[in-house]
Amino acid sequence: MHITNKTNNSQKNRLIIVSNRLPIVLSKDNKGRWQAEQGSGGLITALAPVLKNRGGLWIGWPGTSRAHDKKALESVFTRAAGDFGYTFEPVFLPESLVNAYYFGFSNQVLWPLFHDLQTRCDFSPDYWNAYQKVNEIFARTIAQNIKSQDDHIWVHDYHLMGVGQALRKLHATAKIGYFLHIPFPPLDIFLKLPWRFQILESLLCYDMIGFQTQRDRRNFVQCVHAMLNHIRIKGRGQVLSTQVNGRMVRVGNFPISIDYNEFAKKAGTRAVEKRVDEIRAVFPSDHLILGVDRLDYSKGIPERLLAFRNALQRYPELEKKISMVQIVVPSRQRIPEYENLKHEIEQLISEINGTFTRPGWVPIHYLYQGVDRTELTALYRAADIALVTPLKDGMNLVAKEYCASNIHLDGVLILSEFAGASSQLYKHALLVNPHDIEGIADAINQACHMGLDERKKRMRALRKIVKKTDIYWWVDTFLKAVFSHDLDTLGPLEDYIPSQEISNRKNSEAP
Ligand code: ADQ
Repeated sequence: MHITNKTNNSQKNRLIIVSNRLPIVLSKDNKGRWQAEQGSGGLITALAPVLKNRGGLWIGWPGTSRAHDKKALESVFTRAAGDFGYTFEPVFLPESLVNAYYFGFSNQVLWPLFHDLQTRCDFSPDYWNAYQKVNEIFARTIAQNIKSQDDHIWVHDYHLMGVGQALRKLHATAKIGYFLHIPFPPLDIFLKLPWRFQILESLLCYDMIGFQTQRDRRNFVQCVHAMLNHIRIKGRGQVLSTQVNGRMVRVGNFPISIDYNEFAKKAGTRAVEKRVDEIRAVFPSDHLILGVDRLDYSKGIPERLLAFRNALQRYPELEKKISMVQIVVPSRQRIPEYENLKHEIEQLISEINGTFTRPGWVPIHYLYQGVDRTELTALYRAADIALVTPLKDGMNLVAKEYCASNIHLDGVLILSEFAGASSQLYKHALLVNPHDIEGIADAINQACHMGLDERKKRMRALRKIVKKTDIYWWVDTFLKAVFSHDLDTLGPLEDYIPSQEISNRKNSEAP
């Protein structure tokens, strides 16, 4: 039994999860009627039993703005509640607000800024106004659904930083936890935000502000101390605290994870085994390298392709011995920068293949599509090397999924030191600076030449960490940290979050 289930049997407070999107995939059947399926991410898998257990509720935007869909969808959500065992409360938003709040403020201000890419920001005041309005609409929906002040509310991610403050204005006294899935930027970058004070003050209205890593938490604490000098955040260990207007506010770091057992189990199934054989037959080269990303400039895809080209140039003996599969899942297509990035990636791949292809060998295979779980797990298992090189990433689940799927322990993880995952995996992955093209190329070459014993030793250690701190551990730890009075009950996270997150070690140093 997972810890999550154990804890929740003794704590029956109703749980309200709030996120930008509902965890439901809506589609229409051939008669044009809406139908709902539960989403498949690790977060949903981990939260569903907790929500069921506590008679919980999930609040979010359903993904459609069309007024005439509203009525039809209401009955779909009622049916889904019966099927899934917890309730859904859709927040309907007009399309103009979705554009300015989601594509505008969330993804053209907060997303680039918090990934240290301030030159990509569009600080349009209209976006900020829409963001505030939507956060207020969410808060009103939550307030209407709070049944008792013992309800526990957990708000997710950068789209909803202002919900806590809007709820306090509505006099909500229930405990509210907040988790930021993306990084929190350093002071110098955060200061560029025209609404920096409002965002910081909004965050301090939550009872707990959760970050992925110590680095994010440290950045936040530095911003608070520099900008709001009447507030001092103190403490040691995983959870710090401060007093804001007579309320205790906790600040912690909780590295999100995956359903490790599900990936490991899936990797051993016959269906995956069969696909692994087929994939290996298509790529007879000695080393198969895999990249799997959402289309996003933070993922460092062009830089990774340049590094692969550099490896082919500087290590000519890799010719015909190495193949790369790069899968990119379409994302945020309405934002022009994403369309430009797609063209940049496709042009680079075409140039590299044009230069290096030889009869019987194409260096890069590119898929611009989502792949299903069996295919994804088979690719993880078949790949000798995973290249996970985001310029900055809150955590990066691909790195953890690769380790969990690597049941034969023979894969090598090359990991960006700016992915949150490096805070846990830095000792056993080959750590790279994603801007250092030659450094990544060297790591590719090193991985190709790494002996089986070393690969196994590293992968065994990586899997142990991912297994121990899986998504169930994450949900349980976060909920305890927000809602329990006794923080001593938290596990020894220090083992897994070294304070020295950026390692100066050379990759050649054995773990
Ligand atoms: P993302 O930026 O979406 O998440 P990531 O953590 O890597 O990034 O998760 C991506 C997910 O999409 C993975 O589960 C992966 O398997 C899946 N995926 C990617 N490409 C796919 C494809 N082509 N086909 C099918 N599935 C694909 C944000 C933050 C991260 C943070 C997570 C969770 O940006 O830093 O780790 O939230 O908090």
